[in-house]
Amino acid sequence: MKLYITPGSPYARIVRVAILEKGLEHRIEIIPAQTRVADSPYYRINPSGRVPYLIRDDGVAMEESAVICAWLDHLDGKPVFGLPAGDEAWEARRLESLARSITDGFAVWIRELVRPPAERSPTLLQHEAQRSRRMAALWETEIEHPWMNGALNMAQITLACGLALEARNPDLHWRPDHPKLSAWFDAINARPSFKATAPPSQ
Ligand SMILES: N[C@@H](CCC(=O)N[C@@H](CS)C(=O)NCC(=O)O)C(=O)O
Repeated sequence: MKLYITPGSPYARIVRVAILEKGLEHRIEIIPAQTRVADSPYYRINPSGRVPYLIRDDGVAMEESAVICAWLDHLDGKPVFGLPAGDEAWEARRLESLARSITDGFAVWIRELVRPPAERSPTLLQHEAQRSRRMAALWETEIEHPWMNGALNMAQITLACGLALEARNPDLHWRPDHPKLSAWFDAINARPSFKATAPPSQ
């Protein structure tokens, strides 16, 4: 199988972490794609131009980190990233959505910062900076939830890949006043799967 990625994409990293945690690295070739440029050859492979993008052995291709992870998780018939039973499933889905929400905001912010300075929107930059502060404060509370502290799951992987974007945005400071979130991130970030997929600073 082939997984198209960019080294800095938090969404591609979610899948790369899941691949390592599942021990699937020998079955999947990781291929850097050129995104966000005119006429990239990658657009002939994936018309949306987005990563992550998995091309399965049967030739069928898939987008969306959560969908790709779920599919890969079931590949060996022993899924480990599934939802818990009963009402707990709603808690798991709620927390994964909140993790995706903070990650989406951080990603939009970085996307704006990599544009030429004259094309950047001060309004958008301010909006994302303020959103990041609200979301970090929310997560300082939610991080104590049992689902964020048990066996590794999609909510944890998604949140950690989002928080790691601090390395790519010098204006993103989610740690001050958030010691619990900071300690949680440092612990998960020490896992070999996270160390092996750390985003570049540029
Ligand atoms: N919801 C998607 C988001 C994917 C996404 O936005 N990927 C970005 C990289 S962080 C991308 O490929 N951007 C290139 C583009 O928009 O042309 C997922 O979870 O996989």
